[in-house]
Amino acid sequence: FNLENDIRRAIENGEFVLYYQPQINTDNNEIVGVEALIRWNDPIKGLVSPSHFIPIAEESGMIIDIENWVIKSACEQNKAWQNEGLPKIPISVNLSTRHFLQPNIVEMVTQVLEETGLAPQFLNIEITESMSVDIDRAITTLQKLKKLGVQISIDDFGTGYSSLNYLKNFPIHKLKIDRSFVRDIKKNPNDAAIVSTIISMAHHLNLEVIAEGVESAEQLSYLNNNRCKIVQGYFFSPPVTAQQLQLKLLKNN
Ligand code: G
Ligand code: G
Ligand code: MN
Ligand code: NA
Repeated sequence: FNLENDIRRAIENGEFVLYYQPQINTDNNEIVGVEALIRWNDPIKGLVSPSHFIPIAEESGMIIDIENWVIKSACEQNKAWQNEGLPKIPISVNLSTRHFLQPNIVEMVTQVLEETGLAPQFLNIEITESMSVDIDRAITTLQKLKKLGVQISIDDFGTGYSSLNYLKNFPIHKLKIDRSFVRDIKKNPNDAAIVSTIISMAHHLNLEVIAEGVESAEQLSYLNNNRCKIVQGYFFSPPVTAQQLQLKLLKNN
């Protein structure tokens, strides 16, 4: 078992695939964004969830090759959809902390945008709060990315630490409320309070807010009543193939 070789082979053989989960504006049920999520289509094991290989890839550093493939493929796909005349929406990719802290990350993103011809505002980079390691460096990188014109989201918001410090200092566009808070929104008053507070704080800070993991009409109505209108979750759609997402976008038109 050699993960490094396996991953290299997987990239070369096209064993990685992207699935896409729509983000919905619940005012009109339109798709306003899409998150690209990697899967490993192993010839023997079948579709392998990222939770099985991303943590190992992060440790070994292979995550950088994987995510460079993800970013390039996601931008290519989004550009292809735009060329088909489908609605222009941003595509989100997850960037690991390790990758985010690479000295050449801004150049890498710049190059992918050039190669694929995707306008920067249609790429959204999701980072997590575990990024605290070197806050000044993180801010500098985020400022460069912002200048480049790409969007930035904080993913899994509320599960890391010093969240408020990030909000104060990071040039970001969106907050994604972690699905662990959304799950019990109707049962647990603390979760409900946390979610409504995050939404309200995001609005005061002029940030867009997205709720993750929305699975039921009850969760949705709580979110809507608390003025969160952009959601992602199984209630609308699981992550689907590019082809399936394209059909959904067609209906958006
Ligand atoms: O899609 P699924 O729920 O199986 O994803 C499991 C986890 O894998 C999620 O936390 C998701 O953010 C993560 N993930 C999916 N694609 C990527 C990726 O390209 N990079 C990183 N770092 N994480 C990813
Ligand atoms: O960590 P991140 O937010 O990037 O994770 C996205 C992951 O959440 C994806 O792996 C996706 O499969 C999963 N996911 C998306 N919608 C739902 C949902 O409604 N419920 C649950 N349990 N997981 C979801
Ligand atoms: Mn994410
Ligand atoms: Na998340």
